[in-house]
Amino acid sequence: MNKQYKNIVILTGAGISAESGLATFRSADGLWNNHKVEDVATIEAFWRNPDYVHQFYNEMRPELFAAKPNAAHLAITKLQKEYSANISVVTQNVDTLHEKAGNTNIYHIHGQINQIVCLNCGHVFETWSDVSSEDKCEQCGIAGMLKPNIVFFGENLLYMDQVDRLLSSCDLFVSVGTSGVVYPAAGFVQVAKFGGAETVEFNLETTSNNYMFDRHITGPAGTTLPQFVDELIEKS
Ligand code: BV8
Repeated sequence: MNKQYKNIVILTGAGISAESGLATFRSADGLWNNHKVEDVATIEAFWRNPDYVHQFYNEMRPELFAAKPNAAHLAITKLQKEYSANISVVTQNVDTLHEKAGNTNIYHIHGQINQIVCLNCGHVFETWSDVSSEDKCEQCGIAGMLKPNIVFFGENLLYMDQVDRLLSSCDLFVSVGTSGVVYPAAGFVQVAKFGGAETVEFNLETTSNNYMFDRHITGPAGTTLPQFVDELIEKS
């Protein structure tokens, strides 16, 4: 870790938002525990019962609206401001804590809770309010075609062209707070490694793809990531 990196990719998962009080997906109290994934986060579930899926995200929206970024999100802002390199944030999270912390170059590959997409005309708009199958699209006026702009299982990820380019050209790949279970995001470390990057994983535990990482920094990201960032800045 004692070289000057030029292109850094930071992949984040639900674990980076845990210390902001937001539930993760696969821990004991995780989100999926109260709902079967196939009942909520799949495109089939959405078409089967759109208002059940809308209700799940309507319930989630106010909590994510009120959530505050924690020291891990703020450490990324500090790195982007004080370390001269291209630093991109590729997040699986649908919350907006990276934005609230002042991070830039953010790619929400699984979408965002405060965005709605019209499946009729493709228009995407922002809202923190409830959405239902009766609502009309503000662009084409059609009702019943609005969906949270969130990537469900079986749907393609967003920004993948840009992310592929970032992964193959980065020299440092940092993964923070993800269990490494959901693909293709769980395979990003492999792409980065094959492109010659050093790979570092921040987590409370060892994860399913931990063998791909050169370094594991165990502990809460709100503590470990700021320390890592200070170390990088000091040595730059
Ligand atoms: C796709 C939206 C092409 C909803 C989500 C290849 C192999 C196997 C399976 C597949 C494959 N390719 C595709 C698949 C199928 C599927 C998949 O991966 N299934 C898995 C379950 C096996 N993937 C897809 O369908 C993807 N699409 O590939 O498109 C395609 C097209 C057509 C047909 C087929 C394929 C779409 C994936 C996106 C799904 N949408 N979310 C929502 O967010 O509400 S996924 C969901 O999981 C969230 O986005 C979440 O971000 C993501 C990953 O979870 P994590 O963020 O890692 O959260 P988790 O709770 O699991 O872990 C938290 C971690 O943090 C833990 O390790 C914990 O220890 C740690 N932690 C906790 N506290 C802290 C901490 N760490 C540090 N500090 C702390 N304080």
